[in-house]
Amino acid sequence: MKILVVEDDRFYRVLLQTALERWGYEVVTCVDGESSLRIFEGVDAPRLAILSWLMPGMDGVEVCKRLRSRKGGLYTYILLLTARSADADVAAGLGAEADDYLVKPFDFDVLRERLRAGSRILDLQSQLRRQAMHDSLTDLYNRAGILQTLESEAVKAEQEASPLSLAIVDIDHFKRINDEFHHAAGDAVLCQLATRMKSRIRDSDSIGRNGGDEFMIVVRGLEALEVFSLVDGVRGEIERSPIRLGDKQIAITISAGVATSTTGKMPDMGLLIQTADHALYAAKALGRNRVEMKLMSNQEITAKLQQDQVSQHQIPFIQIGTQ
Ligand code: GH3
Ligand code: MG
Repeated sequence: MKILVVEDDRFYRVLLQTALERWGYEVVTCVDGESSLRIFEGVDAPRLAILSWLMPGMDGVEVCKRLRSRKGGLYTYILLLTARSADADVAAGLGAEADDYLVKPFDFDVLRERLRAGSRILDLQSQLRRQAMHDSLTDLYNRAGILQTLESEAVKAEQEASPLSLAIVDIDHFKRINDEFHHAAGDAVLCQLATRMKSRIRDSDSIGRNGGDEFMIVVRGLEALEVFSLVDGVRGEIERSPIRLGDKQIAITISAGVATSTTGKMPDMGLLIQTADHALYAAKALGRNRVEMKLMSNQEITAKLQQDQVSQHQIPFIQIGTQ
């Protein structure tokens, strides 16, 4: 596990780094509060930190307060290290939402065990976070997980000025499969379909189960027609190879609606989802086992919605479909 040591005193910094590396931690160090905040904001930031309280400039308690006031992101476990041992100081340190507190000079065995307790809490938090974001049946993202991924992919798409697509996929006549083969077989179909769809998309794409027999696929950085081929490739593969359950073969087909925001600007998430949903509705209405796509220029759509108050259905789009 990666750990950040924020300590202006060279003696303690070297002492801590040596001990932590001996205990198997990957150690990052810095000497003041300001630079620690930059490290916490960075990619793959440490989630465990030892912060010295007294430092020139921004002190450890202030770093702690600023970290806790951040919205979102992963939790950072903070152990404050200080020469202050009065009860009022302990209360102030913990009041700034540090997780733990150790007074210098400290015993190394105590520090090691305190950090192990911190690591256990972080592991538990990761497990809970994973459970909250994943569907227990298919092990794909659940609705909350895929929507959060959609938001973060939209931010990246804007930074890269690249297109962002959302496909909503729904099994055709799935109720019949439940009726004919029973609910447990229906569950197995959902699981196998999830695995097969995941294996057909790129590693950088994301897939989640939206609920029931509906899935969402998020694709960043591909042009609209490439996304269309990707999703239609998934559809074709599912159509060609029936799901195998023991000695039974269950033929299924899927329909998909794809919305692509081609502008490279942060798309309106609600609009992207609604557009993909309309495309799915069109795919079902046009006979199922097909993909329908709607290209949207977000700026145009937003401007039109604001100025003319037109309904979603009146927005012009290019429509592509398969059969
Ligand atoms: P359509 O082609 O219009 O999509 O027809 P459909 O029968 O698939 O209709 P719809 O998508 O509305 O129905 C989804 C069905 O999926 C309803 C419900 O019985 C079933 N379902 C939802 N969740 C589960 C699940 O977790 N397991 C199983 N086995 N079935 C589920
Ligand atoms: Mg369905």
